[in-house]
Amino acid sequence: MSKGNIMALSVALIAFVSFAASVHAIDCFKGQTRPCGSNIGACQAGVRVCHDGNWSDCIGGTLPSDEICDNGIDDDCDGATDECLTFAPVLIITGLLLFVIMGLLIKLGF
Ligand SMILES: [Ca+2]
Ligand SMILES: [Ca+2]
Repeated sequence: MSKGNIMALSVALIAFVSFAASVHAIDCFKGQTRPCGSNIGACQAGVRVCHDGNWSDCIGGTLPSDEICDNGIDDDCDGATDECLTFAPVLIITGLLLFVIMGLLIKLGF
């Protein structure tokens, strides 16, 4: 095979591989897996499996859910447990202070 033929064959091969890759982008290869999710709070890490060159959804894990305020569990897996409770006392104390101040102002005739 001459140098010219080898060069032409190489160019054709590169063009074919580039075309094939552009037609169907491959993210992974059969049999590959990768971890997904986290182990923070109520969450459990799962695994993604390669199907036809694409990663599956996260399988076998526990995904975050809405935070339930009084169950002692970090439901939304952000590292804070029952964080919605921290806001309620602030609202209650602020409301009580406003109530007392308004009462004093009314009593003083303002
Ligand atoms: Ca949380
Ligand atoms: Ca919770």
